[in-house]
Amino acid sequence: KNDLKQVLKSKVAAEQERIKKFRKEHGKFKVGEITIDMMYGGMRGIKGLVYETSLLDTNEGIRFRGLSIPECNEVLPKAPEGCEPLPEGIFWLLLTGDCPTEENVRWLSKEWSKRAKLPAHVLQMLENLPKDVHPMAQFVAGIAACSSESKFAKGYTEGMTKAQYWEYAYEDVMDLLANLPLIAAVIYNRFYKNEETCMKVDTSKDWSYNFAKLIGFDDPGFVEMLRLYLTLHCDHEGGNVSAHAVHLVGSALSDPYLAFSAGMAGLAGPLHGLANQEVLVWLSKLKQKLGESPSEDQIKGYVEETLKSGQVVPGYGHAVLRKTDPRYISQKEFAEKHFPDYPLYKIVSTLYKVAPPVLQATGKIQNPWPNVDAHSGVLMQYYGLTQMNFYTVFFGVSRAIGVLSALIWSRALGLPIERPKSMTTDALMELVKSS
Ligand code: NMX
Ligand code: MLT
Repeated sequence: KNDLKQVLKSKVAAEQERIKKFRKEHGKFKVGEITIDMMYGGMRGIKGLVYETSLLDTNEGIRFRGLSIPECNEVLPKAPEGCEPLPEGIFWLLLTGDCPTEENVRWLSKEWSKRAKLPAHVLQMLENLPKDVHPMAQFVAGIAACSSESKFAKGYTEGMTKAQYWEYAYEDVMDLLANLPLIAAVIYNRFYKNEETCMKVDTSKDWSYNFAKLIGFDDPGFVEMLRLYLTLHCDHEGGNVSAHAVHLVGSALSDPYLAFSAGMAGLAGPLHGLANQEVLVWLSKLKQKLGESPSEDQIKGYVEETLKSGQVVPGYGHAVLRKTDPRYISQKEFAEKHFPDYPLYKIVSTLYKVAPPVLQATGKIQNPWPNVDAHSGVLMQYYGLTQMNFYTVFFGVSRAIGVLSALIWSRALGLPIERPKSMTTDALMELVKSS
């Protein structure tokens, strides 16, 4: 009952049948309308994708298989010595729809540690990259290079049937999740410490513990923070840039390594995952200018200056959310519990008070509230992980959990190649004229 693939097997046939029946009965049901503004406006509000693992509510935030973040924090298994949820648990939940038992997550920790073996050529390639290549670009390259190991690609070449796609995808996803901390650690140790990575993982420990250890952190506080971090960033329904990119590229039957590296290239953008780096760069400049303990008015002035100079305030705003991101709240609660007097946390908390009214006053920003990236760097800084251009790599390791669970389901449900229709402005004008 711990073998995840067997658990999944029992679910796939039932789900295929449920969707087949649903489509037969309601396939012609109209879900919404598309306006010209939506087409020019980043497809905001167009319901055009099926993505099973999580769903975002504008006001309430994300639900993972129906569970809110506080509910997940409550019910997901913890490490024997910890009280934060284990990311293994959220993977089990997203993939199967069931809340895992302690035994399930221990099985998963062991399974990932057994599969952790980075191919020699990937290590060599990462070692040969110039040091000024951004960690996210290195991450993308490292993941794509692992494609040489793809069981999915090999299976396709050898003629696997469509019904077998998801099983081969599952194998690649499990190998990739096992190896992501290794890829990240090789980049970190080389980039910041000029050190080779000791690739040994402890098969009796969890994924986050091993990841922390690989980059030289064994403070139990850091490990607990990492467990929470890797759980919180895992998934945000299907339309965000990283999830959508993985879904799109995977739909061409590119293997999971290639599909995931495409998603990570998207996560590396400053309006998406790189915002966690941008927040810290911006906070560092704030501290340089105003000192460690600036006043509310000074912080408000800094936000106004940022807007006046035509820059975005990183960590604020969202394409879908219209309230404070519950992932922000969860990190705030962690900070409040462990380091309420940390000066950087205090600055971030003051920002939460003064920035929204300033953003709101512009009249154009749809959501003046903080998102997940407004807080994550503070947690890292407190525990001494100060290298801010590595922060998006942590986000990426976590995001793998959700987007790769969804990728397995896309293959299990036999979803076709994604190919929406595009139009030129002339063709659109013609359409309006002839209507
Ligand atoms: N600071 C300044 N201007 C902003 C901000 C902000 N934080 N958020 C939105 N705007 C502007 C936006 O640039 C646009 O301006 P213009 O019409 O001149 O082009 C206008 O407000 C309307 O944008 P919205 O419809 O509110 O936002 P949209 O859905 O287009 O974009 C984000 C969403 C998240 C890209 C945007 O809010 C942003 O750039 N935020 C800062 C970067 C950030 O924190 N990104 C991380 C998102 C979470 N993640 O991890 O992916
Ligand atoms: C995410 O976690 O992917 C971001 O909040 C962006 C989004 O949902 O659009």
